[in-house]
Amino acid sequence: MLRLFFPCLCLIASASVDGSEREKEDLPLHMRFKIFHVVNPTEVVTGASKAKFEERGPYTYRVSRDKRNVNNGGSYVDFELYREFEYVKELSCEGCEKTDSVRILNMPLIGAVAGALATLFNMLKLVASLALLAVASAQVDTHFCPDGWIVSDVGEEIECVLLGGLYEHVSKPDAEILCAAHGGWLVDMDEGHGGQKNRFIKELISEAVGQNGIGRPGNNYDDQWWIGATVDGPHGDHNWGHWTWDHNGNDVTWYDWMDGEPNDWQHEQGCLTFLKDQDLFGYGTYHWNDWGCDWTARYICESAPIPTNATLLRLY
Ligand SMILES: [Ca+2]
Repeated sequence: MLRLFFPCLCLIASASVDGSEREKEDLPLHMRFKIFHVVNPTEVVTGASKAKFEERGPYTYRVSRDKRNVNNGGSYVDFELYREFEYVKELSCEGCEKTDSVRILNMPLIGAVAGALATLFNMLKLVASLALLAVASAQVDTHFCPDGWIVSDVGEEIECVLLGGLYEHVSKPDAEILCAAHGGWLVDMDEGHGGQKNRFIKELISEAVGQNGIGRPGNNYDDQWWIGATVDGPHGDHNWGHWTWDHNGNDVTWYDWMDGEPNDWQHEQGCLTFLKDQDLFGYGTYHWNDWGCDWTARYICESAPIPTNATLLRLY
């Protein structure tokens, strides 16, 4: 009997990846493999018959990710991303073990073996050990943002953020055009790390604005920044209404309203901004305000980073 071990890439070719839980940061990511086991290897190798398959699985592995050596260089972030795979017996097929052996097709090898060795072996068993799936890969990813953009590294999401100028007060349609001209869209918080990103953006604009004029406490409606979300239909401070993120159309599921907002003043406030509530000295904090889409505010764009990655795949 000839026992051959295949690199795990052979198995990945017939694997399905279940990433449905990925958006929720604290939930585990699982990879689920179904493998087509060849039940008539002898006939296949000798060319007597086509392969007949039997589905085995799913074999489920929990994937844990660990970012190490994070280096934020201002216009780039690089880090080593380690992924480890742990077999989850309770989520795998009944009675299945990670040490199970299956026979799988490796077409180039089978062709070579059949041609060269068919006369020497009347039976060839190809064994790929699932234990080989216990691999860890290391990726070194570097994400660049164009000049003038700021790297947002929240959760597992790397994005680029661009603040419009402090003197650029534009309508929301104009803000959308400006962001599109920069290759982006109006900022949103729809990535599953909304609270973290919301805080990050508020820190950015607080830093950019600094102190407003002295002697004007309360909501400063001249100090607002567009957010890429829109409400559909009536709303108010008791019924906030149905808000969606503009870029992907998903529902807004959490809010950071300023006290007394959303008030839909004059029944024409269908868009969303950050609004500053400031003290007597012009310092303060930002929260959300519903605001007229044709009225003016500053703008914040976001875009995907430009990936330049070197991927190392280590097999243990
Ligand atoms: Ca309002």
